[in-house]
Amino acid sequence: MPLTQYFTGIRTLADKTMDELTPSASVNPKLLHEAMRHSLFAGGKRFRPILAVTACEAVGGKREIVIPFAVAIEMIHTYTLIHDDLPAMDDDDFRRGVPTCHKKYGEAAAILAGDALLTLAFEILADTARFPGVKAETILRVARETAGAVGSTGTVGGQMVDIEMAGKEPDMATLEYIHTHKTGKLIVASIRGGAALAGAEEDQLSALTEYGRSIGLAFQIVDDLLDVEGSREKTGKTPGSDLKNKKLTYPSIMGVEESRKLAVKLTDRAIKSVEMFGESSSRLRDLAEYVIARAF
Ligand code: GRG
Repeated sequence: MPLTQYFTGIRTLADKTMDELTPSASVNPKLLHEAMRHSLFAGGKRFRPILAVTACEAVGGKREIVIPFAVAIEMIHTYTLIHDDLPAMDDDDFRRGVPTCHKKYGEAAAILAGDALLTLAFEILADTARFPGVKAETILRVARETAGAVGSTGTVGGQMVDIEMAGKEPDMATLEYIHTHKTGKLIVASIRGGAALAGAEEDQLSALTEYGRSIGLAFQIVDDLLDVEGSREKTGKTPGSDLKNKKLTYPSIMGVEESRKLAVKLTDRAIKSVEMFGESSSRLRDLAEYVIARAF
């Protein structure tokens, strides 16, 4: 099956479940639910749900098992985007090709839409009935790992350091911290959670963690490159935002060509780390290649 068809299959399934699990815009408070839906269904790539499903299938699981988890992850990701776009953070007007949540619904509704998406994600994860056949202790472990990945020592921590470092002297170690936390932790959690819910062994989880760390960093480098070179059509947001906000990025420290080389190296490392899965790693390999293809 071609990769695009594979992606569409997962997106369709995830979007259908996301629609069912998100309160309708006719439910009170209507504005809040409309704002949540505006950002959720604005056309994201659904990269993290795709990662969760691919990891699940790489260890022999059925994709239906992980769809509620994949949806919860996408809700968490969407909350980070809504909050990141706020005037107090990146102050962006466009996201996913449409006006940002605060531009359309105002700042208060956007903050609350982000809060509500984060909370809803954990409500879904804590509902063991949504994961038939999976042990409660596995679900609990996945919920705990996901919370750890997005809290103050994960995504939120990465965002904090990113904000603190804006306009300061470039420094590679800090840049790596920002990227591995701001973007990488949720990507790793998506992959580990997808595999764990499918019953992965510890050595499989370790290999997938290495894979996730490498593609997570490659993904962020590509995002940096697209901010320099991309167009609104390609990225769905206004390019040049990092420069405007004096953000530390790979191209700003090592230049465009070296950044590209590093992304390729990380992709190779990701592919090597899942060789133990044999043929069932082919989609993981495709995904790693898809990540860097966006930067070329
Ligand atoms: C905790 C407020 C808060 C923020 C967390 C994730 C994040 C920090 C900010 C997002 C800003 C950003 C552009 C990060 C770079 C990498 C990234 C997460 C890009 C957006 O993800 P995609 O490309 O987007 O998967 P779509 O819209 O396709 O889901």
